[in-house]
Amino acid sequence: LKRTPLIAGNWKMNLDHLQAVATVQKLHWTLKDAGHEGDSVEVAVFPPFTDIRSVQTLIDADKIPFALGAQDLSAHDSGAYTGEVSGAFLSKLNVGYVIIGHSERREYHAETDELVGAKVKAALKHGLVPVICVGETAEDLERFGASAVPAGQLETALAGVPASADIVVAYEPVWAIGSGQAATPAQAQEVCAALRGVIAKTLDEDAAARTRVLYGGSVKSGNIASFLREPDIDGALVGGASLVVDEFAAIVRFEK
Ligand code: G2H
Repeated sequence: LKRTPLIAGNWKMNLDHLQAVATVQKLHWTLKDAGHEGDSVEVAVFPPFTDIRSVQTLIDADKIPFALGAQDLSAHDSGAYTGEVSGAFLSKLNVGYVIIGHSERREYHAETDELVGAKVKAALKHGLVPVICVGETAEDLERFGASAVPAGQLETALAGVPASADIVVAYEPVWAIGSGQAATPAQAQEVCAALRGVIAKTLDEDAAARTRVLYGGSVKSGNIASFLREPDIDGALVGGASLVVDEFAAIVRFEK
């Protein structure tokens, strides 16, 4: 079974809506000028909420072959939840993906594995593909090894999810995020294979075979190919390097 690689740019809290439109336009033209064919790799951008409407309008008008994602969503559908954004609103804007449980949300917004699980169900309910982020801290790594914590996080996040669900999993070791210190491809492969095992156990074998498992944490054009050579790594969640158009385009064109 062939899984189409997914290169996902998580912009975090960077680029206002004007910069977002300029960035997406420039990325599109950079890839086009390089002769990049859109069908071998799926490209997705995850701008801040305030940019989504503008980016969606641009993608639509210029037929730009990028998927659009959000960086979070509410576990609730609507109601008195000041400051939150419903998955229903995102899907009305043709958002396809939503990052859930990024380590920055777990750390700065006290998101638990249970809340991550509730958000995964909310995403699926509204037709969004959740990009479920898991990963261990440096301390977890020392105490429990690499796979135990991310595998436990994923197991909780997938509880009650139907086997037919369309999901993406992103393994992001917390110690590798924004540090410039990426995991080695072999380390990342070991954990991604373990996460695929969790999908097989909690969903089923078919789900494990078709679900894309991404690596994230200091991915750049110089290391992307080495990760994607690993059998269980199907793409990358890219933070810092996704803000620099030429660098992100080079990551998308990893095969060249
Ligand atoms: C991990 C990653 C993107 P960076 O957070 O989700 O960021 O590539 O900057 O390490």
